[in-house]
Amino acid sequence: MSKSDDKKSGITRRELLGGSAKLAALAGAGGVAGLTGGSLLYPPAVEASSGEGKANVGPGELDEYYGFWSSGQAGELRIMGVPSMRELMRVPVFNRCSATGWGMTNESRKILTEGLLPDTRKFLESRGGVWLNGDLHHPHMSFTDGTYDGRYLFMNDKANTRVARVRCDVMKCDKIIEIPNAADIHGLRPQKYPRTGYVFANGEHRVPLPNDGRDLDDPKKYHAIFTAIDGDTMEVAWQVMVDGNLDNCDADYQGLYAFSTCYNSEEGVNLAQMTANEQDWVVVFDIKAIEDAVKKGDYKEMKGVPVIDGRHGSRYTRYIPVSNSPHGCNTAPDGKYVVINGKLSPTVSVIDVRRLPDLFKDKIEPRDAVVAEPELGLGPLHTAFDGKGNAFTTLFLDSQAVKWNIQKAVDAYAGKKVDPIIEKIDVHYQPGHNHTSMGETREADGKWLVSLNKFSKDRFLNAGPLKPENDQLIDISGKHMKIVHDGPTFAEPHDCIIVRSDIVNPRSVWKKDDPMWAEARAQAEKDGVNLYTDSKVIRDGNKVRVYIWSIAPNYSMEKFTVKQGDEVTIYISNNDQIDDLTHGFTLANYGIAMEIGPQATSSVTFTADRPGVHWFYCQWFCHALHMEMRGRMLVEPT
Ligand code: K7E
Ligand code: CUA
Repeated sequence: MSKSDDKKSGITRRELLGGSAKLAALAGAGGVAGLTGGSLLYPPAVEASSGEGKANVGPGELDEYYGFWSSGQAGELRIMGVPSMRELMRVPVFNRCSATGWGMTNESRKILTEGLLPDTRKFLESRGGVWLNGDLHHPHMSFTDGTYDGRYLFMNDKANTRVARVRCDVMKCDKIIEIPNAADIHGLRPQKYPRTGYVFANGEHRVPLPNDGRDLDDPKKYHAIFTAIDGDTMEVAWQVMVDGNLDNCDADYQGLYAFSTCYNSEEGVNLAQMTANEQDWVVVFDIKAIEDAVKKGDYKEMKGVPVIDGRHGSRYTRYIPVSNSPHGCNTAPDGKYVVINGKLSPTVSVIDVRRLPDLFKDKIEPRDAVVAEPELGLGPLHTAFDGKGNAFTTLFLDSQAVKWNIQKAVDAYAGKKVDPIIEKIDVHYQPGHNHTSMGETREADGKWLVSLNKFSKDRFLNAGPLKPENDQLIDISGKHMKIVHDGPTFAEPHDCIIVRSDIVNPRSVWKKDDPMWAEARAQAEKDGVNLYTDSKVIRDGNKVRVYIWSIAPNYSMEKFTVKQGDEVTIYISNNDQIDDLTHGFTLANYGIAMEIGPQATSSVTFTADRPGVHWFYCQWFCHALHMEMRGRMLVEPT
């Protein structure tokens, strides 16, 4: 924080830090109700408690917003309640999950493998068939007409170049695809208008195409690829080869353009090379022109996908120079501005989308699309909006959130004597992404801001050398920003979205004809088995299919017998129709566990190569006699 900023707020960074620390202590004491006379002596804490009161969602009370949080290298999606910041659910996506059997069940393995490219599938053959890790940075909901529509959530895997979709009706992942030609998907955003439509995904790292060893240490032959995925079919619609690399992206509110930041226009392969230039750029993609190119055949087909040449000089792209190494890319809810966050530069660059038609007609220079470039502080990474013309930018190096006015920034750039900065507050510490309630939609409501801070250091009881991150909730509805909650989170919530709860309406009980277990249903039909009423063991050579259903606290079969070496498939159907009555199936010492939701079917296939008595039991607490919900698999030795 500069001296002038200190003067502006009338308070030093140190004092501000102290005040917030007291607030944290307050929250730990159970909020307002937990206040003792002693705590009331601190004026900052008392002032803060009014904001905290709004954030306090009592036992049994429901949150106003769903938060969808990424988990970075943990590979899962997390569902939070906002403003309580309670973690509501974890949805396994790129990770494997011991509780639900994600990565073990046939249903999940189908989703984890069907979208793999042939060479990856081959690579994984001797490695268990599925990836064990993922790096999920950016979860975003599908849009209709510029706002969330509650259909799907889309997310990237930077580690293994994948994009996944989660169905919002059951909050389960139903599609994962590996993106061909690209390397390591980072930035991801859905098309906002007229609907999603496309899901845009940035291949961050540059690699040779094809990347099969014929070219190695020759970076001139490396390329980065921008991908448009059809969000309905989860198939790649088209790709664009660009100059430089690709970091974050966003779409406009008109359905015409997409934007990606590039932090390596130098096309270097080490840090010194990547940061050599004064400027990098934003690539703008002309969606209609690209669609025309695909129709007309102006592309090269690579791995079954049309790849358009969008390098310098292309009709389909424009390169807008901005300061070295920009990072976040955020479209404002007014539909006019896109904020490009400087990272290494203390500025953000504001692009006016209304100037883009002229840019593509070459009537203006690329830099003419930039209409503001306010200096906000050190390390601007991401920006969120309140829908009232203000923006909130994270300052990674300053450990601050800065609130600024977009119009004032535009005016200042045009030469007027106005200061766009409204307020700065300290966050704890080193924020990456931030997000406002409904902030990436045209319905941004200006109530809450979440700052996703990479470090928590002294904010929580020390849990060892590995510290949680710290997600702070900030009330932005009043004149001043107010931190009202610290939320420790495990690795690593890069990004989140905050969605009004009326938009999201998941089911409580599965539908029996859900596509999730369509294959199990088809096999049962072939076997003449009703999944929910028949208990049967069907032998088919050395293949054995075991059909079991359950009603708390019983499996329909107390034992079944197979021979050592049999390939056994077990189908369990949960016949309970009650809210919150999930069963499990854990087969002891076979490394098998699965979740079976009410009215759902789950299945698992394995080789019964360990003879003996193996108990299976329900691992999901379902009944007073849950412990007794078990049975035996008897494996006869050969
Ligand atoms: Cu961490 Cu969105 Cu991957 Cu910025 S990204 S911080
Ligand atoms: Cu069924 Cu526990």
